Amino acid sequence: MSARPRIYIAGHRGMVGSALLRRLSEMDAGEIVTRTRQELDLTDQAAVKAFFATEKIDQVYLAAAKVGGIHANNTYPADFIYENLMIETNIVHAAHMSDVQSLLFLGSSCIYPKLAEQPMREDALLTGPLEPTNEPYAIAKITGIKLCESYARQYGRDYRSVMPTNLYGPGDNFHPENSHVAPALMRRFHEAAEAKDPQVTVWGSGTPMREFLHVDDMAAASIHVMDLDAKTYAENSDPMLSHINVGTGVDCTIRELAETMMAVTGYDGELVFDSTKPDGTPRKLMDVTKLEKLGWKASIPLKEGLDQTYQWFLSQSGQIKSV
Ligand code: GFB
Repeated sequence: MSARPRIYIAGHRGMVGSALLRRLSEMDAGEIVTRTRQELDLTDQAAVKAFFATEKIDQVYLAAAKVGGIHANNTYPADFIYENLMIETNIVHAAHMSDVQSLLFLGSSCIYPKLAEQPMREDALLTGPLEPTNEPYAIAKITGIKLCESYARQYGRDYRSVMPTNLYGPGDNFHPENSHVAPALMRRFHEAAEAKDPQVTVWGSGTPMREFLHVDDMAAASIHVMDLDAKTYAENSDPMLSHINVGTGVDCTIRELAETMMAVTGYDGELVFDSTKPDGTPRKLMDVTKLEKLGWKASIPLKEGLDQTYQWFLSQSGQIKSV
């Protein structure tokens, strides 16, 4: 690797990619390379191959993905499986062909079986049926892990993967239907507080449990794992079970999240639960023992992270992503 590595962030305009860009720039970690979707279509195999052939990249953060909440996953399964598979296979293969030795793939906690033992250890992977609402997305993310492992096993590439729990933070998607639960509720409570609505509807029963990690913590964890020296990493990694969970180790019910969001936004009306909407998987708490053993722990508490995100949301007034 050259003295100043050329670091490509795939997906630098997304929530995770932009957090990685902020942090790597602050650290002055190297020459950061980015491309917008207009400049490089990551589902186009030839274009991705040409990009890697000319750019002399040393490290790749693979944070590009089609993502969304429970409704989007359930409504657009073809888009979720197709786009994610294309992005991953194109980037991993082209990186290998252009002799890129280091790559970090970002997956998701939905790779684990719907009824996995809690907290979910890395070895729960492929031990049972997946949650149906996001199975196509999960299959694509499992493929990403297996791509990294396969290029490591066959070609000696140092391709690693991290599996974040549910993320939130600046740069999130606040679409009323397609977003994840944290940004969806932040926007709904904010608008209800402004309009002085007496009630706010929360989907499902409110009993499912989720773990929430601030995206700045995720960026820090990703860089930590990417930068682990090869010996430490190899000593703690099984070649056929190499992914590493990233989470806080703490979860809460959707009802508790909604109540926290009321405090964050200053909404003091009534909560109503809409049982016609899906609950999804009952619980999704990461076992973060492996990552802690490797020297990293989350540091942003949920309330503090949501307060900070709400300030960001307010600062965007009308410009928030809503696609
Ligand atoms: O973030 P979310 O959509 O995704 O959260 P998952 C869904 C949970 O929050 C369900 C409840 O229990 C919903 O019933 N919920 C309540 C809401 N109100 C709302 C709302 O207004 N919007 C949304 N979206 N949910 C996703 C996967 O699963 O997690 C993805 O579909 C990905 O593949 C992501 O893995 C991290 O946690 O259920």
